[in-house]
Amino acid sequence: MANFETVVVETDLLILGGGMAACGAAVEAAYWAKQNGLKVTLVDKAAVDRSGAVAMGLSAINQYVGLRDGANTVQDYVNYVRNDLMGITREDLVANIARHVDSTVHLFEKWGLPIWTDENGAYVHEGRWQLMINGESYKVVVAEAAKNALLASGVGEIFERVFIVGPLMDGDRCAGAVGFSVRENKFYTFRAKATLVAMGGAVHVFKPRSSGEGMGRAWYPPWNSGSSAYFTIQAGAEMTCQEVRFIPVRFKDAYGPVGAWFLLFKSRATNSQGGDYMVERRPELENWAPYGRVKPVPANLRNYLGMLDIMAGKGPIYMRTEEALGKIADAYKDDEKAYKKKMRELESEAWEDFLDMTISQAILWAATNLQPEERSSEIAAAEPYFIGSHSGASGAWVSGPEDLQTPETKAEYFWGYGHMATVKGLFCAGDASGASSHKFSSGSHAEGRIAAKEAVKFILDHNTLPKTDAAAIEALKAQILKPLDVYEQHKAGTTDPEINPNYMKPRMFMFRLQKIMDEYAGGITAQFTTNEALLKRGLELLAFLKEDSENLAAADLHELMRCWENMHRMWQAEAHVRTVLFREETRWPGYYFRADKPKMDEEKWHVFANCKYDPEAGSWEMLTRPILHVFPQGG
Ligand code: SFD
Ligand code: AMP
Repeated sequence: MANFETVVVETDLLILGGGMAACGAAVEAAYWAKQNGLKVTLVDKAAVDRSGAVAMGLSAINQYVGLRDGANTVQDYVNYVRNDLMGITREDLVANIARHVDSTVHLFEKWGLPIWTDENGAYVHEGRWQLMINGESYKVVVAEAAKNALLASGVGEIFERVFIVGPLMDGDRCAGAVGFSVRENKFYTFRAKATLVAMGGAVHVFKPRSSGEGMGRAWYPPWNSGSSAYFTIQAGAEMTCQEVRFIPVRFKDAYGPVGAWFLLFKSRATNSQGGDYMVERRPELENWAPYGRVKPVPANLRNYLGMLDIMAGKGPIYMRTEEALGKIADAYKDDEKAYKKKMRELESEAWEDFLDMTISQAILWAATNLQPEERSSEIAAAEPYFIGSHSGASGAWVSGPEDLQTPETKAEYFWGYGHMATVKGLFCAGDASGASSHKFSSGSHAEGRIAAKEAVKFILDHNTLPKTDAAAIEALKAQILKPLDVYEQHKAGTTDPEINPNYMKPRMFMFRLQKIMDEYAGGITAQFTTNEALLKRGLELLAFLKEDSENLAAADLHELMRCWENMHRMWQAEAHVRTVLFREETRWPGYYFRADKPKMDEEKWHVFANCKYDPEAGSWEMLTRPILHVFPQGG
């Protein structure tokens, strides 16, 4: 076996990840740890300052309820999320995040994040729930607060560039995690009383639109590779909404987000013949009632109407940037100077929107001489992503807060500690926790804070370090480092290390996974359409892929990380295919279409489709859980 030092770290609370949820968890945990004499350890595969989805920054905070202004109620937000997810959502979780998210946003502002304000000092809204920010340093600001909280208070420690592979278990309790450094030959064993998973969502499980020279460009970050899902699945936690992948409509080829264009600039999107699919295809929405009738139209249905135009040969679809900016500036048309000034202001806002969060989109505009005030840009449905914090919902099935439960929901949604998975001592937040979409960057941070506080409660009630088995850890170490050994053993067998009959490099492995998912589970080339026969065949091919994963090879630590990223993706893929197969209806056209079950079945499938892997038996269990309302009018 490769020569690796084993480092053992013992702690009270282990926070996995260094993104929005993890930084929220760090701030909250540091406070409670200090009160109670506890230690907190945070582990990130990258550098917290620029890790995760917010690495490049963001130009908006997408969840702000505005409770202090009386703008909205928590229930308004719950209604919005429930409708957007076609009825499938945990109201208790969404409400818990919604009632705390504003305070997180106020903290961001206190820490130095510039939030746009108008002449009266009020926040500038992009839409009802979204605030505009100067967000190129968003992650740095949030990371600084987390680092200060952990390090300055002396309660914490941070490990950067340590890749977490999977859980350590003590029977039915999570006992910590194992991983390795991506810079030094070190294998890490983290032993903890409670573990908080916040390692983001999963990208590149499906074949992306950007392949070949464009490979690596994606809307969500390619370095979020399903580690949260793998961790919770392998710990034996019940998972939820694994079928709910998110397909965002984005500016084509560089994935610039559309929110600012639709909401702030009030742009239309039209097809090549000038038709507006949101108007022309409105009757289609009746087929998806009652959700098709709500405002705003659910994200998947907005996608779907555009896709119908594409499938009818009316593409490309264009974001009418020139029309939108022109319309806003029109109010100044009688004063040439004021008009020019307004146009310059709009132009810089348009560029800043991308320079703040998707720099590649601004580069593509520059490279193709595109001036948004003069010419439209193509938009398209991207590839599927697994992201429980945006408009998808996949993640672990977690306990809700006690005070929001009704007697009926309490039996189903509450088991002692908020945001704890069905495994003792295992907490989840952000993309890692399911059925509570639309938390975005701010809600993920808020959920991290909530989950950390609950985890501290758990630690105080279970104040012993779970047992770990030295032999089991050695076996895990050998399994995790095996790709390095496979490479060493066989590398001399061919002249090109990429091609070898005895092993597979992670890049090839990923392409194979993406091909299976694309063709059988409804990816871009299948126009997001699948059926039972395709899914079953996909599962067969995934089983072969899993067998072949034994032959993964890594030439160095970087490739070892790539191997495990792809293992993580593969498990996320399997949970997805099994759940799409299990839910015998089409509920989210625009995200996926089951051609053999082309309609929504409210009677049978107005439920959560959950799954659970038994690591001992190596088998999956599929189950449903009821949708119950915590707000009186529900439904
Ligand atoms: O415009 C391991 N998001 C948006 N949110 C907003 O509030 N406003 C926006 O404007 C948003 N938009 C947007 C967004 C994301 C992206 C990429 C773009 C645009 C281009 C969504 C939010 O960013 C998202 O909801 C949150 O960041 C989710 O938070 P969290 O904590 O669940 O995930 P993370 O921040 O990505 O952090 C993950 C961390 O885990 C680490 N990690 N560490 C150790 N071992 C492993 N194996 C690990 N695997 C991962 C990562 O390094 C990272 O620290 S818009 O499109 O809507
Ligand atoms: P996006 O840039 O697509 O990620 O969207 C940012 C935010 O705006 C999210 O909260 C979206 O749900 C919302 N959003 C985007 N487009 C629309 C639209 N056409 N109507 C309503 N909300 C939208």
